[in-house]
Amino acid sequence: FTPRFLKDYQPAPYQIHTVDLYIELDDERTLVRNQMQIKRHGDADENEPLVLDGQHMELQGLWLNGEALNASRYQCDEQSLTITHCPQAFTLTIETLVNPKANTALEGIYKSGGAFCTQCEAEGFRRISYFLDRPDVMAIYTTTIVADKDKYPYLLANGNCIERRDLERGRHLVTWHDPFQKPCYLFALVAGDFDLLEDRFVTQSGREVALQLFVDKGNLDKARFAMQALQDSMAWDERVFGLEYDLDIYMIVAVDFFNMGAMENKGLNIFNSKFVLADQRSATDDDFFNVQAVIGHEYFHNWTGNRITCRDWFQLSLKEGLTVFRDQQFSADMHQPDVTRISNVRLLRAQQFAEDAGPMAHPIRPEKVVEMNNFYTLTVYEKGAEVIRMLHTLLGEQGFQRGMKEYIARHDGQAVTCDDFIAAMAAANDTDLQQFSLWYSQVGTPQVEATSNYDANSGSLTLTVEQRPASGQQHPPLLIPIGYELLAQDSKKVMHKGVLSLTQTTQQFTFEQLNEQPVVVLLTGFSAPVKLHFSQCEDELMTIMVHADDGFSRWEATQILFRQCIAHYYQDESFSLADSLSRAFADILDAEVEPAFKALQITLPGFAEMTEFLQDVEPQQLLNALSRFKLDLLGKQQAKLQAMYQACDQKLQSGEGHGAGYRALKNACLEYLVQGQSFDTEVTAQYQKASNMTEKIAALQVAASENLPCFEALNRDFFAQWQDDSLVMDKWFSIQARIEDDAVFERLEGLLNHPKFSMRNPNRARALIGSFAVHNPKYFHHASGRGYDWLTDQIVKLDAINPQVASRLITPLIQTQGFASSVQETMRKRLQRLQQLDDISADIGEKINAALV
Ligand code: B3K
Ligand code: ZN
Repeated sequence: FTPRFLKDYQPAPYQIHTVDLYIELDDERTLVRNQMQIKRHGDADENEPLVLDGQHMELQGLWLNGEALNASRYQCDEQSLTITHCPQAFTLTIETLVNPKANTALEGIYKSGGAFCTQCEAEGFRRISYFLDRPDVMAIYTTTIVADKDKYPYLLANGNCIERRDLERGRHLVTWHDPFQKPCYLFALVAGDFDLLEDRFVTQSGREVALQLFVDKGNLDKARFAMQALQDSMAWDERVFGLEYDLDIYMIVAVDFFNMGAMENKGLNIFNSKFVLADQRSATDDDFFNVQAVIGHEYFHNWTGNRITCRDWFQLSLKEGLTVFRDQQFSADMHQPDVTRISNVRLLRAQQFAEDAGPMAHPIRPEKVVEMNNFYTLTVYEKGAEVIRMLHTLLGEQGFQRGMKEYIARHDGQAVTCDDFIAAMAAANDTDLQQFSLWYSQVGTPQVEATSNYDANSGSLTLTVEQRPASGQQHPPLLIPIGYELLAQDSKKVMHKGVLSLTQTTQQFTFEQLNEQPVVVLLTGFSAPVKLHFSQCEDELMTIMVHADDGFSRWEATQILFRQCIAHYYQDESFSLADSLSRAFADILDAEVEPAFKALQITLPGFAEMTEFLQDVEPQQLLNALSRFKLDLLGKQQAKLQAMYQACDQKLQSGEGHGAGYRALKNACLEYLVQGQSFDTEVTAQYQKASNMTEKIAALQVAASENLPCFEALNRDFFAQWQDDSLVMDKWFSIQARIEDDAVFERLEGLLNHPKFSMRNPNRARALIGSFAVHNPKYFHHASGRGYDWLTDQIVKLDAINPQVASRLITPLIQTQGFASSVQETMRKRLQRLQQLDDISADIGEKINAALV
């Protein structure tokens, strides 16, 4: 497994200017004829050979300027095709055969159900044709597709359709031309029979864009929400960023077999159907939220990713961090900003912090990569978005938008670096971002420690703030924006607020002329991706919880109280709930706040989040602490929780307000109420009455995790009703994997052999295997190691089919840090077993080697 390094970047010696593809589709023998106009780079040596990337293809023919190339002029191996003595400018034609049906890795051309589709990012185009498969090689593409007309009435590729005609033997031909130059990772092709939802969008300059959404037959009604989300995204990008769509047509195809969420191919997005299809009956409110966010994300890539792309894959965060930031802002505008922000932070803290502390920790701009697909990470995406957000905080919305304009003016049509982005931001704002750019190379979650000192005589408050790198890391001090508020003790009014720029290792900030000692709120809006240590007493936290302006900080104050309390439960088996905390919990329940916000406030930090805050965690002891805490809260506040549950139910029945908020709060209460075990009838009623998936699945979920007597019947009913709906079946499999009882391993075996299970379908594999490892910590971390064994067995099977998906699912096994050393040892034994296998993929190999150093 040979790594590549950022420091070794060299421009390509040749550029490919145009690509003419002629593709005759066939299940096992798809013919690809690729005609390219190629020029040698001005600086390159004329003896420099042309080395094209290529894998899993059969070379059929090779012509240079129309003449068949003599065998002495080229050389072909498993990874590449090398051509020597190339002229300065020439036309190269390559004919290859590929086998889409045998392609279970779902990279390159493959079949999803009856349709052909492609996935080229990061390095999948090399499975379609020999090519300079790197993002700084940008070309103009013309794509002709030939296939059987009955089976594949729709033949799609990037750009505009320029020709369409019938051929002999029931076949037809369609040609597409994309006028924008692009790297090959944005190439896409789809052939199939679909239902088509059509609409349009008129851009701010008055151009009409045809919008087409292709879904499996019978799913048209489930595509309407996605279409609306697309139109909202287009309008939002014009309104907020001034960015308009550039082609006359925008197509989205939903497929069931897909390695990730979706792909932003120019003019032809391909989506995991999970992020397109949604209706109230079959999708949850979270599903709806995610559909809108992913539709937005891929659309926003048209500018941040496609028009301006990455010079090399180490720069991935250039497009991903920025585009995630854009989709987060879009979601915040479409929903409640506080609630959206808190969800972003929860994801970051539960998962990205763990990655940053684990064996695969890397900067948002990685410096060393074995398998690029391993770097589509929470760090590059989510922490990358936090870095962009810090810039936004430092420059303000106007300054940030000035920087965006400059970035686009300088680099439209180019493949550039993160430094280019920072340079444009700095130039447009006439500021120096040298120190800020350290965020692109540091590893791990920085720690910030703050203390406050109030001098009553002078009425001055001094904050001493110190930063240090994550443990085991070293780097110069970062520029860390720290949002703050000062709250008056009595009136509870905000006296001051703003952002402190921490630039040194230790720094003091002084506020003068205060006439009372304020309550200090730090890191408002979660202004930086750091771990803050600032010890505050219960009273202060309770003041913040109610009175801070910033919603994130109000939520965070309750979370700090909860985390401290859970830590006590964890350390002391006889610990029980203090009255003050029980009262605080009652205050939260009584507060007049939006239901969606309240739902988040009463949701306890989970297992993953808590392992970040404790040391040498014994998993079973932590799970025990979490459940005792929940049970005690219920014991003290059962009446209030029950009343709240019923109040939400009534609101929902009367159709008052936004249903999603009340459903979230109702389900958050349910999580507590089922702990008492006497909630069987209510759970059954919730399940049976629900006309939406959010309430139905929550009822089934708690019945499963609490082993309620009603579970078996509800589970059977659910299966009978939804067995033909693939996305809902994923939910069903996920719930089966979370059942917490000693029969779990036998059950898992049964599920692997279930007629509805297939390792080849990534959503299904994730639903069963991923859910077990992430959402069933009790049995995944079973002291016997059986949970780790089971995951290991599945990884081995999956790696042979689809390395990319296998590599994602191994995450819980390599993140051993934070656990007690005996637990870590048990986990590492399984990794050693994997390391000893022959034939492990580079994807898995890279992670295991990192974990076992
Ligand atoms: N750019 C794609 C991700 C491709 C992942 C390749 N392993 C989706 C996205 O971020 O929008
Ligand atoms: Zn993206």
